[in-house]
Amino acid sequence: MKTQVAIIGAGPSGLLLGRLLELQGIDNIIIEAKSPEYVLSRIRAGVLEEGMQMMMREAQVSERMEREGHVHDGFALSFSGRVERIDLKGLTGGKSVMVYGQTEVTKDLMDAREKSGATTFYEAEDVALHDFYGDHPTVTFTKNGQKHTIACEYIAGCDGFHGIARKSVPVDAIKLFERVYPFGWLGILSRTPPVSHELIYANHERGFALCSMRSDMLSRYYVQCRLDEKTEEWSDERFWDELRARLPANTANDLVTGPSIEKSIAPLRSFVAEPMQFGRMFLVGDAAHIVPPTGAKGLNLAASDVHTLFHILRKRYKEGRLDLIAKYSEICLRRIWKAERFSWWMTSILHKFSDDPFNQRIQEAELAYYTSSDAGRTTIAENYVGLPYEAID
Ligand code: RFL
Ligand code: PHB
Repeated sequence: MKTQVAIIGAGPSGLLLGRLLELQGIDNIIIEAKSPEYVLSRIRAGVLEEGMQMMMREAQVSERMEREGHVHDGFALSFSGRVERIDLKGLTGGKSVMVYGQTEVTKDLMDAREKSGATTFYEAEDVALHDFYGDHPTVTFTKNGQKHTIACEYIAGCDGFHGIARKSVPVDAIKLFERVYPFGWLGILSRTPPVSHELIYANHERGFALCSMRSDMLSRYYVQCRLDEKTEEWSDERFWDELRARLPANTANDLVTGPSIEKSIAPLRSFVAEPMQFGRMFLVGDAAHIVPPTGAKGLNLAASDVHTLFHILRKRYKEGRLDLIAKYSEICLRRIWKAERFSWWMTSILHKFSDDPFNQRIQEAELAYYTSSDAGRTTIAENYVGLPYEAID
């Protein structure tokens, strides 16, 4: 088999890149380790920046997002028993975010790919990348016991944090930066109306909490938990009690509870791999970087990598511009490190790191300071809606 771009992974990065390339007539094959059902069962991100929305439009898969997504012009920070709204729209000259689940983004992209007939191999085993430092890279894998080889011109490693692409690079060619946080997020999904029409991020002496949503009748809530805890230790009742305890009294009173339809624990991590290009292989999205979810940046950063790589490959194929290939890492990393910083900062001011009451007071003072100053609120808002994409020229 032969293609122009072999894409490893059918998460949002791989599917979005594949779709954009396909619309430009650039041939690509996606190789994914799991089944489509498994990929769609992972409940993850919920907040899309305008850049990501624009990419969905460019990929001609935005119809359902425009209909079912909810535009959010602000969100709330709760601390010291009070609530401060960050007016995203007012503070950024009209920008907002959209609440539309990653599951839906993935489904829309999968449906479009299926309709177009572009090739995707799901449930591929033993995926391996070869010869990407030379001019003739290949990807091999096994499916239903049969070995396949794809000869390609470029490889996009869109296979997430645990994928094979980053691990295929010689250790001395890559530098890894990492911070692992000493806590996780316990998340539940429930068929209940959201407690607030905007997201609430809560700092509390018992630990962080987040009220989010997927639709008018589907809520997503998180509480900070210990890393050694198991979901079985968290009955729905215990979860709701803990969430209530961490919210301001009015909000806690309004909370509508119900049975959870999904419950999972996610560890929190900051991680960056440098560089992100190795000969004819590129790392994209979670394969190259992880942010703690506190800034709602993971999926959006994946989208900005896709934007950069897509335009570089488009110019490579349509205009013969070979010079841009070597610029991929530096363009992506400039934006990535800023999002890493914001996500780390949001995590540091909102979570409980120790029992030391001094830390709690410092966090409360920092939140009070930022939310009381125009400059402070603006810096939160402009990072939350997403920093601009760099033009590729
Ligand atoms: P993904 O989604 O992990 O997809 C990678 C795909 O590659 C496949 N794969 C392989 N395929 C072939 N061969 C191999 N050897 C392979 N190994 C793996 C996997 O099966 C998978 O299908 O990476 P991608 O596409 O880069 O997308 C990244 C996003 O999924 C991630 O950044 C976000 O979900 C992060 N995130 C959030 N991001 C936001 O922008 N806003 C949010 O509100 C937000 N909330 C969150 C989040 C992530 C969370 N968790 C669970 C980590 C909330 C949570 C709780
Ligand atoms: C979510 O709805 O899953 C969500 C929203 C905002 C975040 C993280 C997760 O910062």
